Amino acid sequence: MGSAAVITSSFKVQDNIDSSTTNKKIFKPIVVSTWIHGVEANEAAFKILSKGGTALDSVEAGVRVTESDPNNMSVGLGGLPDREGKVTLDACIMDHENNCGAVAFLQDIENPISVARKVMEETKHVMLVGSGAKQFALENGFKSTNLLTDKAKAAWEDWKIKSNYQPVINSENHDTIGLLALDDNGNLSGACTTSGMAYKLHGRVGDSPIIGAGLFVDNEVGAACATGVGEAVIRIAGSAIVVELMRNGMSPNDACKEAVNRIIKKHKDLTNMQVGFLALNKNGDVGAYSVYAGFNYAMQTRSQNDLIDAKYDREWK
Ligand code: SD4
Repeated sequence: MGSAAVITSSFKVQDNIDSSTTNKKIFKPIVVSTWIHGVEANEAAFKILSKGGTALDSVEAGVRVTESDPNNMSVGLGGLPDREGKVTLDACIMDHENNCGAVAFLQDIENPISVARKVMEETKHVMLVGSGAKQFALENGFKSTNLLTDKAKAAWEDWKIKSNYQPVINSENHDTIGLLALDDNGNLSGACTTSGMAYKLHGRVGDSPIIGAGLFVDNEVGAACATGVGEAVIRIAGSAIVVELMRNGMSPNDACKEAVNRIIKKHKDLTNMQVGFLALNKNGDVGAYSVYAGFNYAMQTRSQNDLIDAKYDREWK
């Protein structure tokens, strides 16, 4: 894990300022991603951005690091399984031309984000699920891998004894990675990938592979991604809403806050209803907001590599 300073204040990125086409300064390249694992993912993504690579290549490379990390128990290899003990993965990717690809309820494939990219680039479809997604992956050269590590299996066995088969909904188990990038050409892309809510019902799909819920990119405006209880994010079309709010003039921070407010307004019971949004606009401005305290995001530019606490609506009781 790379080292990152933890800061809580708002700030501006100062490097590679491009004001050639508008009067507004554009801060690029920049990559942002959810949670502490985003620091390492950003480093891989930024390697590509700093050499003039595309946002699309960078978002894929970034989240692949998290997917392949067996110690990360919420994404890809090593992810906590569903209540039947199966690791099932959701992922999506979107580029600056509104191309998008997704896989959901995919098993045994270590890097679902790359399968999602293949769906986007090699098919006329946006989303493949379950055994169809796996078949497509195998046909395209991906290897079948057992993703259930000993550590995740032990956690699942422990949960079976204690849990009464309730899925675990708490902050520790919401650790999906959503990663957004703005490249030197001013193009945005995003990626989102997860093993989903721990011990969920077999077959459950969250927001993370759903374009407009877990992720949305509109190159005219900005990009947004979500983390937390996927059902709540889907109910308000979360990431699409954040982008629309930015289109209507809100800052990334205010847009994320308004989406959180909408979740709060639409749910009578907010017990454990943690959701966080992260947004990046065309100018390289970043914002994030969550229902409860504890959400953070990583941000990397040529001069910064930080882990930043998001603003939030309320403390955990
Ligand atoms: C899901 N949104 O499957 C994902 C989980 C998550 O941070 O984001 N955790 O509902």
